[in-house]
Amino acid sequence: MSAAFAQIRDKIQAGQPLTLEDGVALYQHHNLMEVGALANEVRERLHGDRTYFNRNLHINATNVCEASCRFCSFARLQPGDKGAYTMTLEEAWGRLRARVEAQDPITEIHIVNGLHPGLPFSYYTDLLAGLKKIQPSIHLKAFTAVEIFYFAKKFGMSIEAVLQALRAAGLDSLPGGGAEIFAARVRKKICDDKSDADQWLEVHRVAHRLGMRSNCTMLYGHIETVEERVDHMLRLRALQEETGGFQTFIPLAFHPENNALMKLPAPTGAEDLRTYAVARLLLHNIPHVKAYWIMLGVKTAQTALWFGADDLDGTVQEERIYHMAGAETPQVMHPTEIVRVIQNAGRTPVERDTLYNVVAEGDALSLKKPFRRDVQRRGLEVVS
Ligand code: V47
Repeated sequence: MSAAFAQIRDKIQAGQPLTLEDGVALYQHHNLMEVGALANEVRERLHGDRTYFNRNLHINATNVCEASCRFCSFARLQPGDKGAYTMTLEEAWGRLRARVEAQDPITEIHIVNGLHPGLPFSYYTDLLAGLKKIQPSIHLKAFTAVEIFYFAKKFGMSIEAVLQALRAAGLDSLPGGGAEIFAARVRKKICDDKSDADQWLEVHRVAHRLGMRSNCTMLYGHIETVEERVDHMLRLRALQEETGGFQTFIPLAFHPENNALMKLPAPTGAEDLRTYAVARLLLHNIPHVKAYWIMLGVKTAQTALWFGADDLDGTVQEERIYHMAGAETPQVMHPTEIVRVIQNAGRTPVERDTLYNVVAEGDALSLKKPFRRDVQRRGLEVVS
């Protein structure tokens, strides 16, 4: 074990925050398993074996987007472009209605859209209000900080006024997308026509001040350096020190298909696991680290549960952003399967709601109603 690593281990064991140099040293430390084991110590100190998931649905209501992020495979510039779509409100509401009618309940809808130049603000407020009308208990985690900032500029409102109006319509919390890498050098090259780091952080600051919770992300494995990754995480940690409003950090591995950066190789499994571990060690004040199975792949996500992650996200259903960028994961995972994946990794599954209140654990997790197609795939009998 190197002297630098031993020093970091001592700091972690004494509960001291790590520095930028420590973060870089963790990326450079040759023994991945040592970094992982240290992250696992922190993960188990915070959560034991508990591993969270929820029942959720993703709605990407439009992929029309004024911004041209070079890593994005989902966006289309104009409404008439090949593959461009915008859901009618009825279509978007219908997604939830179908779940309610199928008695396949969810607790959260995750909504992320393109920056559509032609939609009125009422499209977004009506979208939220209509969903709440169908299922008043649903938690709406909607619109990245980039979208909120865009609304403020486009509709001539303050960030606070946008958040208050969306909240009055049913918004409950913000997802963590749009953060990418905060370093100006990188943003200039991959996403120079949307909100910058300070604007992204300011939206979350205001949301936290209004009492809302949010998540945060980092898009890694493209043109950024290790120092820029660590700097990104430390900026999130500094805002968390100020507000305490972040719940979960989600490292997002770059997917290189069908976008302007497609010549770059995707990050390897070792890079993924190391990034999870470094995140858990640097972000001592953010309670959860999520291994988003759609993006990581189920097998790496399962392994990440031993490298600092304590959450797998949820059932998801019909994710588009990663599938258009080459993800080979299924578009939905039944809770029965999520529980199996977690238990098989030697962890304890806990169904949560968006705010990490426990929905079911232990015997209450017995899942009586698998999807019919899930059952057919396994050659089991349908139990009604
Ligand atoms: O902001 C886009 C990223 C994000 C690609 O808050 C890409 O619980 C990799 O933020 N390769 C959207 N990444 C997804 C997101 C998210 C996902 C799950 C849970 C939560 C949460 C948030 O996906 C975007 C961008 O950073 N992204 N294209 C790509 N080709």
